[in-house]
Amino acid sequence: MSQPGNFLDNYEPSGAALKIHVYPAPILSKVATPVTEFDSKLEALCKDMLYTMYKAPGIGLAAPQVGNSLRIFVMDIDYDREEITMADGSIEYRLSGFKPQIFINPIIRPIEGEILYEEGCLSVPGYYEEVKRVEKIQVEYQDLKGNTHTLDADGLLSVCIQHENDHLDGVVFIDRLSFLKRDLIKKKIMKEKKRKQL
Ligand code: QAP
Ligand code: CO
Repeated sequence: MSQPGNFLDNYEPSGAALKIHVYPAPILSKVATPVTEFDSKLEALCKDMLYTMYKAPGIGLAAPQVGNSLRIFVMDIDYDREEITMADGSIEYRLSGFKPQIFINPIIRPIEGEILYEEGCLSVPGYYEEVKRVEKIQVEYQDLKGNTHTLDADGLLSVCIQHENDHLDGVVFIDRLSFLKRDLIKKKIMKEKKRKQL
């Protein structure tokens, strides 16, 4: 899982905070392109994606969400997050126990079962809804060096991999809700967007 000889060993967040595109940004609906160059530019992008994810804080982030239509996502489903209320009442987080994972050109094979999980998304801030996914999956993916790995996943890891993989196919979790729920959320988002423009 960990890829020896790169920045993921003894990881501490560093890099640049990238701009997260928010629904209905067109890039979120595009099918992303496979990675073909396993170079230092790819490593820098993944590093910045992880930094952006932890800063949010979130548990998964796909390249299209930060404006790169490439088949990459980063994930960490169980780092520790201590909430700190500042003197002015704002909230900050002290993070530790990082276990960053990078998935490049992932291929998902459904294995079995169904799971309902309440999902959120950094590109749909403030909205959380239950989505039905396959419970057990197998994912084949490449690491930063281009080496191929296979991982069996269930529970939250499986849900998160499927959620992030959807982003690579131009699908956002609200696209998987009933049209009634999806339309309600879309309308609220558009209303909120207009309110902010005033
Ligand atoms: C995808 O999502 C996911 O609305 C990752 O205000 C989430 O990290 C897969 C976040 C849940 C499975 C289950 C969302 C942060 C983070 C928000 C995230 C927000 C702040 C979402
Ligand atoms: Co998402």
